[in-house]
Amino acid sequence: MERTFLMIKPDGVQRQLVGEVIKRFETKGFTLVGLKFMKVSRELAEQHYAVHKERPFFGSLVEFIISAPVVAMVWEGKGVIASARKIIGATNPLNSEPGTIRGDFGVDVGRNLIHGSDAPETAQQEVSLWFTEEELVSWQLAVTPWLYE
Ligand code: D4T
Repeated sequence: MERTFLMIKPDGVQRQLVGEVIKRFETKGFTLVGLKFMKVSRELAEQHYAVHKERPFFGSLVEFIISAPVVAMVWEGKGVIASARKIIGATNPLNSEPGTIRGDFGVDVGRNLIHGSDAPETAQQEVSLWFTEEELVSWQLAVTPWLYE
């Protein structure tokens, strides 16, 4: 089973969208295997966004991520990495389709509510950057036979 890393950013928490976001992944049929409500250290934010280090928005992005609490999560399921990206929507909320999280709730690219890993390699890296093995719970939804044939 695939796993992906999702983070409800400070704006998603402040906008009180935590329940709404979790509900979308639950009702899709994915399984929550890790969950933390936390203030992010500067070091972790810089490591997480290291790929954007040279971009002009890097500094403000890091400041934003450490400015208020986030919800870090790991979700599991068939095709969850690509599917979560679709559920989240395009990076700029003005280009995100209605029905996606960013399309329904966001306006500005610097306030796009939620992060989701973009590929299997980054998902693996991000899951182990944010969570220890002991913090992840392996379990099976009781409805699994009704979700998967
Ligand atoms: P994340 O990584 O947060 O899920 O976003 P995306 O994968 O959809 O988009 P990204 O990596 O290109 O951007 C990372 C992060 O930077 C913010 N950002 C981005 C910004 O503040 N200004 C910008 O011009 C861009 C392109 C938003 C997401």
